[in-house]
Amino acid sequence: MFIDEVRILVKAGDGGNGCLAFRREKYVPRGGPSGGDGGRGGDVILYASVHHNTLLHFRFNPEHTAQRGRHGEGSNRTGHDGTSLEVPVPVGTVVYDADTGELIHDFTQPGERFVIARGGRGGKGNARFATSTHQAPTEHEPGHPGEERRLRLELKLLADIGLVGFPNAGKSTLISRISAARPKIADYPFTTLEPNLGVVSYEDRTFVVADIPGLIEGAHLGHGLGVQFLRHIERTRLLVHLVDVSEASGRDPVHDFEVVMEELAGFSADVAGKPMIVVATKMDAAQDLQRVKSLEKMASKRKLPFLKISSVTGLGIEPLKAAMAKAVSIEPAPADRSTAEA
Ligand SMILES: Nc1nc2c(ncn2[C@@H]2O[C@H](COP(=O)(O)OP(=O)(O)OP(=O)(O)O)[C@@H](O)[C@H]2O)c(=O)[nH]1
Ligand SMILES: [Mg+2]
Repeated sequence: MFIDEVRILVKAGDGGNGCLAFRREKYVPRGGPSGGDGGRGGDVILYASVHHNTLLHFRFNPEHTAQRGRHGEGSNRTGHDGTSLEVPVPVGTVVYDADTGELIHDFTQPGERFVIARGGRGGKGNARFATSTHQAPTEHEPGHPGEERRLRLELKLLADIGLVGFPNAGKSTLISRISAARPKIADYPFTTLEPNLGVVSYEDRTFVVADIPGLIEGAHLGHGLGVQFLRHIERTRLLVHLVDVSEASGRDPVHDFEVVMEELAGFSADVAGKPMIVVATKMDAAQDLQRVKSLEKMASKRKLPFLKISSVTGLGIEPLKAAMAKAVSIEPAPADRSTAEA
């Protein structure tokens, strides 16, 4: 559900054949061997492109072949090298060998390049075989074949924003309110067993939000559903931390917040250190506003933006969408291909 997957075939160019030729010219008797080498075949190169978000472009185009090297020619002319083929993949693509299952490469940085299939060497022309005792060689090599590989590409769909919080905090309710996703919602913990993705539009922007199962104390030790699904939000740019401030939870909001932060840190410092918005949920059912206040104070102490919402009445939903859109609208520095190549 979370994974886009394709199988493709890549074939680097074959090397050109070496040439068999002798110099034949007026007044130059026995001119000697002059067959040039074949050119090198082109490589197939995969590069991480910021302009692709899916593997869709491979669905109808599963074979990618680089140009072959030209054959060598007489008068010691070497064949031209084949042009390499550059194939874009989205950032976040993991490349496996489809036959052995071996992981070949994980594209994490925009502009990253990886030679996936090497072009074949050109064959030697007969001029290369000449020695002092072997002056009229007729040996010449065929070009070497280019590498051919069957690949499986896997893309973890990239959510821009991750929703985190205790079970029952209202994560699934929020994503159903702001996107077309319709996850299961219920008043018991661990309703969500698998991550849900929702696409949210705000003004002219769209971004992907991931709703993941709730965290409880000890999740990084395997309590509850554990933390393994946090890998789905490892590459997000923002976490929205939902804290239930209604009395129904029977817990203290500040304590809930701190527990979840510890679980995030237990999974990875990187995830715990992501930009975060703190959101007080179920405002419609919050009786004791002191609970809201204390959460707000804690957020300001940590210098985190704080918002109040109710997914039932719609209170604060638009400001939250605006804050999300703003946080993800900073594009990653576009990879400058020319410097990436240098
Ligand atoms: N009154 C009120 N109830 C809400 C609000 N948002 C969610 N709820 C209720 O809270 C309960 C839990 O909501 P979910 O959206 O399933 O919570 P969750 O965070 O996805 O929970 P898990 O999937 O178990 O981690 C449900 O009964 C919702 O109807 C809200 O804004 N106000
Ligand atoms: Mg849920």
